[in-house]
Order: sequence, then structure tokens, then C-alpha cells
Amino acid sequence: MTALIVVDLQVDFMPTGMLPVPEGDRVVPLANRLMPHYTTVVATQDWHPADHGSFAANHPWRKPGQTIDLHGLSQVLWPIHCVQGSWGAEFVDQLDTDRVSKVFWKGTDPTIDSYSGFYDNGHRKSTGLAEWLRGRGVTEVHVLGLAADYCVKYTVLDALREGFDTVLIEDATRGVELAPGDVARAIAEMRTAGARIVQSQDLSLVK
Ligand code: VGL
Ligand code: ZN
Repeated sequence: MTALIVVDLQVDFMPTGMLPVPEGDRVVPLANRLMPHYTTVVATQDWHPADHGSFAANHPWRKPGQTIDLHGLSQVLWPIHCVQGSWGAEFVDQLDTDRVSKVFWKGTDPTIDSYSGFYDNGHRKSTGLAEWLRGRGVTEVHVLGLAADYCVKYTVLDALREGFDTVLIEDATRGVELAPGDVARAIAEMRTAGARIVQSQDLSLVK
């Protein structure tokens, strides 16, 4: 069984959002087109408390884009984004969310960030995604969404670690690109770790 993982298609990651991903909106129609071809679709939602340690605003004299040590882990600081219950944390309006069987929240612990849909950045706590997928007989996952160089990358790497056959749908992702080349490097890293990198038109659907 193959599942589709839709990563963080939320208002704040759209080009007009608080943590804009260039062309992030281009991914939404592709997600809508692909979802009906999978019996299992899950979505992740970045879901931070207002006091989250990844927000530059919670660290006096720090700016977005800077890196700090957050409780022993290297942490890039971000603008305030995806605050629980806020408009920016909602899935984008145009996304067909009735196709989503289950939503997994991440980044809820203020002391640690969580890029992957499976674990926090210290691999301390599971979101339950791997167990849930295995319980449904899923052995292969296809991943799309935002952002290619953060949450998509770490979701793909954790899926591989968890033993899933893992496919990145390359044209259905976009990156933040804090540094030019970050997306290309992220894709190379995913490929080296064992992910298959495909274009949506090359997928043989139905799954
Ligand atoms: C993300 C930075 C901070 C993402 C989430 O969805 O890629 N990036 N929080
Ligand atoms: Zn976040």
C-alpha cells in the first residue's frame, strides 16, 4: 500500500504568508490533482504555540535567518508562523482537505522544532505517523508539499529511516532557499539517502 504525505500546505507558507515559500502556491493544484489517486492521504500541519523557540521574536536581539543553539540543537530562527489556531496555520483554502484521512501536528513543543512529520528535530518524540501508516499496511510513501529544504526533506529522510519505500514528487515541492542552491542540495541529500525523485507526470497512478 502506498500513502501520499502532504506536507504543510498552510497559509503562512504561501507567497503572501509570514514564512513565504516562493511559488509555494503552485503546489496546491498539483496536490489536489494527485490526492484522488491514493487510498491513504495524510497531511502534516506546522502547529506552533506562540512561545515557540523557533521564532526569532521570542529571542531578544535575534533576527529571522540567524542560527542559535536551542536546548542543545542548532536552530534556524524564523518569523512568527503557523501559530496554533491562527489563520496562517490553516490549510490553504484551495486545498481539497476532504481527501485527507488524518492530520499530524508538529512543532507543538515550545522547546524543540519539528521539521519532519515523523519526529521532532532531536528524534525525541514521535508524532505517531510511522505507526499509523504501518497499521494501515502502508509500505511506500510519496511526499509533496513545503518546504523542500526543510519539512519535506526531513519528512523524506525520516520515512526512509522508518523503512518506507520513499518517493519525492519533485515538481510538487518548492523551497525557502535561505541560501541559493539549498533546494538542489536537499534533493541530492534525499536521493543519496535512498529516495526516488520523480515528476508527477511519471507516476503510474492509481495507488
Ligand atoms: C517549515 C521552517 C519552519 C517547513 C516549518 O514547513 O518547511 N520551515 N517551520
Ligand atoms: Zn515551523
